[in-house]
Amino acid sequence: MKIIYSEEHKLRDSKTELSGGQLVPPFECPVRAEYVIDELKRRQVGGIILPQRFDKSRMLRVHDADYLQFLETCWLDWQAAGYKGEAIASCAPSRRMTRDVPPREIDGRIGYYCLAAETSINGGTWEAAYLAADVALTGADLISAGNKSAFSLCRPPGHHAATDMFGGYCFINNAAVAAQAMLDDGATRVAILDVDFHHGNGTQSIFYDRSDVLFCSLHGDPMDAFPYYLGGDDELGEGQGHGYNRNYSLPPGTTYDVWSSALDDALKTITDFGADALIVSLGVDTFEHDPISFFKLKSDDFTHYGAKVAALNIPTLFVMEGGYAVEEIGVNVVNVLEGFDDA
Ligand code: SP5
Ligand code: ZN
Repeated sequence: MKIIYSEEHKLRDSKTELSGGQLVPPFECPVRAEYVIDELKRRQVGGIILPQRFDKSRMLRVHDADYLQFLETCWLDWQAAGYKGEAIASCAPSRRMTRDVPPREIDGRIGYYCLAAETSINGGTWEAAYLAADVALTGADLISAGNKSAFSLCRPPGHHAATDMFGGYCFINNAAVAAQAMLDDGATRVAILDVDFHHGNGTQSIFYDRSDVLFCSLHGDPMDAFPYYLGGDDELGEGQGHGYNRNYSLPPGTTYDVWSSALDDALKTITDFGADALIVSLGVDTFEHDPISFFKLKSDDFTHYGAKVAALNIPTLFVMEGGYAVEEIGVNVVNVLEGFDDA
């Protein structure tokens, strides 16, 4: 399988994450991708290629123009305001407190476009987020051109990013941009299977009222886990999209036997949908030793579910999402891809 990767992901290297009331070094850090690429090379899983560059029009298919403009200029605006730290939201338009107007002042603007304040923006963030979308789009084009599989090693991740919101370490929704590109290139139906520990709230909301994209997500119950405010099993889609959104919320301590039963149900739903292509939002923060998550998957389990995905026999693009047990992230990701390849 072709692997799409640019070492320029390291342009996303913020110094601060708001966690437990402290500013700490971010869980989502450059070394993550380095562990993955090193393990891919070590086990010779596939040829590594650079992303192509795309203009903004492909991102504008799923994101608002004013939002992209905000991401592009946020760091300059923040510095111009004279702030010394990284750009971080300190207020947000929560319920009963929104008139849907982006303020002029940067504190107001960053809050307006933010869904979670843990994520800081600094120099290089926009450039890396744009490149991650290019990595996903290059993978989408490989699938559209008839390849059976590809792996877009995106960083920063994307599945929390909505039409006009960043957070959860995400800025551009790489999987959503890729799905839309596949549809624009002739696919009729695209399924997205989100196996990251966290609910893919951004991907869900982008496609919530559509029947051409099926979204299935397995995740920590939002009553107990980030992103908290979306991801319930009763969220089935709306309008034309009703029946095309499926959530599988799972409790703390979930092991592979329970997790894989939910996966089997999601895979059956995807088969019945009749997808032309599948995108796997591949987060490996389901791992038992992940520092911010509470599932109990073991490294061998990743191989096993890679094979289950392969059994669908649908052209598949894997898109990197989360996973914060950095020393094991490479093994766990490559286990999924090898499990898929060897099936
Ligand atoms: C892409 C992705 O995986 N994003 C995840 C963003 C999660 N950010 C907030 C994490 C809060 C975790 N609190 C965990 C406490 C553990 N004791
Ligand atoms: Zn995650």
